[in-house]
Amino acid sequence: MGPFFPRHGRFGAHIAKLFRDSVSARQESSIFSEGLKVDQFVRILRGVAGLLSTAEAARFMGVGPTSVKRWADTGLLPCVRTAGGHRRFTRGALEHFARLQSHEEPTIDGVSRWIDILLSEMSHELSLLRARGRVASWRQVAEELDPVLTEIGLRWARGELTIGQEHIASERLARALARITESLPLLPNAPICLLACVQSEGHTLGLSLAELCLRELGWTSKWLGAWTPTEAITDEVRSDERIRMVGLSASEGCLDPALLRQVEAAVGGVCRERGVALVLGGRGPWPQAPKHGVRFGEFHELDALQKQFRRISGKRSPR
Ligand code: B12
Repeated sequence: MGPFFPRHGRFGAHIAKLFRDSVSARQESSIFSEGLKVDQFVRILRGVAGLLSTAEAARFMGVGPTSVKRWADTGLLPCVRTAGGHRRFTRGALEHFARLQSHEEPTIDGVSRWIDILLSEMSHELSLLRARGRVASWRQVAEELDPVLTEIGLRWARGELTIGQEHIASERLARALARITESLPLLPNAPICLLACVQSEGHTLGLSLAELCLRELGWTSKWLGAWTPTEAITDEVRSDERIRMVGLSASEGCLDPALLRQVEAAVGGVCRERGVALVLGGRGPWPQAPKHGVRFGEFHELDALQKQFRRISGKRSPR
C-alpha cells in the first residue's frame, strides 16, 4: 500500500516532506486509514516536528552521535525510524534517559539490590553500565556480581527462587554482558583469547564476565562457549595461529576432577607446543598444581594474570 499523505493540496509541501521523513510508509498508511480528525492530525504534526535527528539528539545530550546510535540500537533509548531508516528521538525520551543516567544509585552494590535488579524487568544492560560508571573497571563489576550469582544459587537451592526465575535472570544477564562486550572497541591487531567451558559445563556466566574483563584489557575473544568437547579446543589452537591465550571454565557444578585433569593435559600439551598461555578458570576441581596452565580463582587476580601473561609469552601484552 502506497503512502497516504496528500502530495499536493492545502498542506504545505515542506510539512508533507517533514511528515514523510519522520514516519514510515506503514505508520503513515495506518494513521490515515484510521480517519484522523483535524486536531489529532495537528497533534501528530506537532509531535513529528519535535522529533530530533541523531545529530540533534547528540547535541541535546552533550555526547557524540555514536553514543546516541549505540543507546538506540541496544534499546536503551527509544527511537522511531523514518521510511529511510534514520533514527528520530523525542525530547521526552531524551530527557528521561538523561535523568536515568544522572540518577544517583542508592545501594546498588548490595547483593540483594543486584538480585532485585536481575529478577526485575529493568534493563540489565543499563544497570551494568551504571555499575561500571561507579567503579574503575569491568573487573570490579565482575567481582561485585560474583557473590550475587552465588546467592542466586543458594536461594534457588533453598526453594526461594523458582527455576524459571533463575533461568530468566541468568539468561538476561548473559545477553546483556554479550551486548556490552561486543560494543567495546577493539584495538587493531588485538590478540585472541579462545574461551570455552569444558565438555560437561553449561555455566557460561563466569566465562562471559571473564570475556568482558579481557576485552577491556585489550583482548579479543573467540567464543566456543558451553559444553565444548576437548578436541574442538585443541583443533582450534592448532589451526588458528592468532590465538595467544586459551581460557577454560569449569564451575563448582562440575564434579569430575578426572575430566578436568584430562582436559588440562590435552589442551595444555597443545598450548605448550604452540607457545599459547592457558588459564584454568571457575571454581571447578581443577588440579591443585596444574602442569601446563595457570589456575585462576577470583576476578581480582586478573591484573596479576595479565602481568603473568607478559612473562609467560614474552610477547607484547595488549595493554
Ligand atoms: C546461573 C546458574 C545456572 C544457569 C547457568 C546459566 C549460564 N549461562 O551460565 C542454569 C540455570 C542454566 C544452570 C543450570 C544448572 N545448574 Co546452576 N547455577 C547457576 C548459579 C546460580 C550461578 C553460576 C555462576 O555463574 N557462578 C558465578 C561464576 C561467576 O563463578 P565461577 O563459574 O566459579 O567462576 C569464577 C572465576 O573463576 C571466574 N571464571 C570462570 N571462568 C573463567 C574463565 C576464565 C578464562 C577466567 C579468566 C575466569 C573465569 O569467574 C568466577 C569468579 O571468581 C550457580 C550458583 C553458584 N554458586 O555459582 C548454580 C550452580 C552452579 N548450579 C547448580 C546446578 C546443580 C545446576 C544444574 C545441574 C541444575 C539442573 N538440575 O539442571 C544445571 C547444570 C547445567 C550444566 N550442565 O552445567 C549447582 C551446582 C551444585 C553442585 N556443586 O553440584 C549450583 C552451585 C547451585 C546450587 N547452589 O546448588 N545453573
